[in-house]
Amino acid sequence: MPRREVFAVAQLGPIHLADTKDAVVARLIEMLREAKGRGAGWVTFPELALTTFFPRYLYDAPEDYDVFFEEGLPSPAMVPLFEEARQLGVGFYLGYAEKVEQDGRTRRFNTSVLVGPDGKILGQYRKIHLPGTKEPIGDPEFEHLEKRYFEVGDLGFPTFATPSGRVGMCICNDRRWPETFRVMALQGAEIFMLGYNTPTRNIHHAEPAHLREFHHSLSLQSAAYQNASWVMAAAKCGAEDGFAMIGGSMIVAPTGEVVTRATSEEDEVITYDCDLDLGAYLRRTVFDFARHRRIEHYGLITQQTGIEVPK
Ligand code: ING
Repeated sequence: MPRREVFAVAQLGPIHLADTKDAVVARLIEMLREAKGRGAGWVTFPELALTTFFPRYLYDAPEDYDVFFEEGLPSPAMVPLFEEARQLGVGFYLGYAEKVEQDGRTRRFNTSVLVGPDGKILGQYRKIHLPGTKEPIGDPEFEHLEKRYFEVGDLGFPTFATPSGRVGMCICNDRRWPETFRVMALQGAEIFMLGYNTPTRNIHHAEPAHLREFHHSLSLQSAAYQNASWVMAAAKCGAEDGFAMIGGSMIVAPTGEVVTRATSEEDEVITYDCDLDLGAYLRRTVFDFARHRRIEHYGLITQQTGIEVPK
């Protein structure tokens, strides 16, 4: 009996600086209800889903940027969403800016939380691959200051047992690094959930805009196929106070095929009835890790960070 389940990805359109968290949570709840109405058991929301993508702005003092962060899980702003999901019996992934007192000091992470269909918090992931810079590059059009506002995640790449299968989480730039998915696939993850905020232009090298979408799709389709897993990816997109970000939310099958994709840059729910055993034949053959991987030859991947040309 194949394991079939409907998964949803809830893409968010722009969140402007003037938008309140309550107004955004109301949008998330509306999409949660739509997903439930379409039979979904899980919903993936975007990265930093409660606020505008504030790392595009330069702030100096924590009192200026802490307004974007959440304290407590669920935080006060999140409570209505957690309540609604529990009542509907829908699990979800939610990205948010986390502020926490840990190890005797205040720490800030770009975080996602996984909540089961019963409303229980299964766990968190804290973004490891932080793009951009810590100091401004001096061009407001192109600032990307995640290294300024967030610490590197300290939870590794955990995976979580759920009634639907083992789930792994990551966030945005993580999807560009194959190590992200392989480390989770080696733990048995077969469903990856991730959110992203990908500026159409503001990154530190000029390239044709179509490449932004291409690299996004390429990263996700490769990850899905090379790890024989389903990938659920949710954008926050459109022009936030004039700063454009790509859409392209999608669900990718273990074969690497995009089975459904958002067509707008607004709030949009996409769903697909996933055969969770579709990747099984790949794990028994092409990507039977135990049979085919040769870790005795992979040492450089964890022993070396940058490029070192042999003498
Ligand atoms: N955003 C972008 C991302 O990785 C980026 C940053 C864009 C990096 C384009 C490289 C190229 O999709 C976040 N939030 O990581």
